[in-house]
Amino acid sequence: MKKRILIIGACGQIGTELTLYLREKFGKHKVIASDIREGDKPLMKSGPFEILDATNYDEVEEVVIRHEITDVYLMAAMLSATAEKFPMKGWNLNMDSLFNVLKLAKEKKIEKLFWPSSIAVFGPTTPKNDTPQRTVMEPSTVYGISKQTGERWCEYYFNRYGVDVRSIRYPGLISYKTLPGGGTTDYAVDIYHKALKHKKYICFLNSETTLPMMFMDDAIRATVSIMEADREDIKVRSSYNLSGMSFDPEEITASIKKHIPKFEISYEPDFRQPIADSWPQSIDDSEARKDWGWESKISLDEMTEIMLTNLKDKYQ
Ligand code: AKB
Repeated sequence: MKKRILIIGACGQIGTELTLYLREKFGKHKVIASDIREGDKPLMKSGPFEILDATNYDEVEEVVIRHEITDVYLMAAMLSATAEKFPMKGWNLNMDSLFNVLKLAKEKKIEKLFWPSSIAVFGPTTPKNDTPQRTVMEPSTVYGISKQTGERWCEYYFNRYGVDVRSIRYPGLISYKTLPGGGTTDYAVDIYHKALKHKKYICFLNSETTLPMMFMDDAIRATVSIMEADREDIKVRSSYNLSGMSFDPEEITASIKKHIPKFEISYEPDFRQPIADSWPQSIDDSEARKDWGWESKISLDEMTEIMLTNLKDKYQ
């Protein structure tokens, strides 16, 4: 098999775990990790790494040609909260990096491309519960606008040039291996760290903010299975809805209290509250289930147990 994979943004929250997973699956020399700076030790020691600026076409092309890359996973992005602080930086990073890899695919320098979208493509006028695959999309954040625009371009490049681009709309992602950076759903990772360290957490969203979330193992499984699915099975070339679980801060607190009864949460909502309020509470992912056999496996309580067990080991 001639497959050779490049992960752009390999040192981030998803990129780190995706790189390790793909190296395990296909062999470490078949998976090239890259990012604008070096990542943590386990990632750096696990196989080949290139310093790469995703917004620089020449750099990306050079690495793709030199390593004879067939599949690219573009995981570099500025997330919702940070992009509200640096709108043009967020827009430029999210769009330029996508156009670079779409161009490589259009020119047949790579065969297949994964690009992550997000529940942020939806906005305040979208139906909040069981949000359908196709519905009103009026995102109110820079990040959401960049993801919605990116989806339109992905579909356009597929229809116009036959580019094999595949995408999913990630919900908030939770893992113990790597910290997220600059998202609105990040509280759901931080809460586990603070529960173990201080038995207290001050939440930047209010108690009733229900959001779609997913444990990282499920997200990595989804990412690799859409990329490994047969080309004809991928019917949606913008991006697929994907659902794991939905909870609000009270519900995750109740789940943590089963292990740490003294844990307490308090609330100080900040600028991220209106972002969260503009997003869906739950997602209908029936098209992903039907087209490429997606199924989520990990529930809130299972995730809590995995998070607390692994983080406890880390802190000890
Ligand atoms: C964020 O909060 O910005 C991300 C996302 C939902 O895409 N985690």
